[in-house]
Amino acid sequence: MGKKLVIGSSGQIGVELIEQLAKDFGPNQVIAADIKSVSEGKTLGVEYITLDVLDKEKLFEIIKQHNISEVYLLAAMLSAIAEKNIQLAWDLNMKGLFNILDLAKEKHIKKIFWPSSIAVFGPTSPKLNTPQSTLLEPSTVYGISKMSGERWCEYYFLKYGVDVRSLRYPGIISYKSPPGGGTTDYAIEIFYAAINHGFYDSFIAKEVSLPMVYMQDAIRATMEIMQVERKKLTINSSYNLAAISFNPEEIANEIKLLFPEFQIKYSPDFRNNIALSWPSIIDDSFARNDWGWKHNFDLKKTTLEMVNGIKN
Ligand code: AKB
Repeated sequence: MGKKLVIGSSGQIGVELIEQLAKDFGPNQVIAADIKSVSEGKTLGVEYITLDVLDKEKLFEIIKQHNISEVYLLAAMLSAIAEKNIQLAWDLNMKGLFNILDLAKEKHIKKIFWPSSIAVFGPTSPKLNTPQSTLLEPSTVYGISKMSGERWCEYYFLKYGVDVRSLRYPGIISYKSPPGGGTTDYAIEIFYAAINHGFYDSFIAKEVSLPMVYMQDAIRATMEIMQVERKKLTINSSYNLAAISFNPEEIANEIKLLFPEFQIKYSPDFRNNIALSWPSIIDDSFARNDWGWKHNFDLKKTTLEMVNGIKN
């Protein structure tokens, strides 16, 4: 068994995924790669390198040099920021994926994790209990790239036997590393604002509900899907993954239980339109049935973890 390469290692998910991989497999089994060189927040014993996932030659060199067998491709441009950098978002989100899929097709890598997102859904998808298979007409560049990526993952699996596994992440809530330009980022910002200023101006309207998951659950889901026997997986594109759903008013009320003085105001911007195009509640029964997915963190537990984590 070779080593594990995490691409996008200094991003919100990367930082915590590396910690978990290092804990489970040993730090010397993990290579952390990012386009930026990392100076802080490193996991002890893990080797950090700089890498642009669009540079296929360097990618190949690293895979050979470090005897990599598994790649976690987390480098991507998220929904809000992608709307402002359409071409770059498409190139990064698609070409990065193709580089990794092709290396697996050529048998240089054994297994891939590639995250998709609830952004694959669009205004014509059912909003409540959104099924695994339904109309996918995303209206954002990010959503279009994730939907296309899912099709390519399935294609490479069926046509070339590439073992690529994927989850449609909801908004991920965490405090160790900041999120990078998504629509669901409000659900993280709100905690920092409550603790530091007692006030938050939300760019999402108060009644707009979105699916979310606490980071610890998201990491566990990622570890689980990567370790399950391939034959148990009945979805070859990407699994719906759900945990909790709430709107800004509901999370603000939960925060007020800890900070009674906390005030919230609503100034919806273009990100609210993105949120309105996404589902409110996802049906993830395929993940629950196929590999036993179960979330542990409800809104209350998530709120407590966030507040304690940020304060510490
Ligand atoms: C975003 O808001 O863009 C991401 C996502 C839901 O994929 N957090």
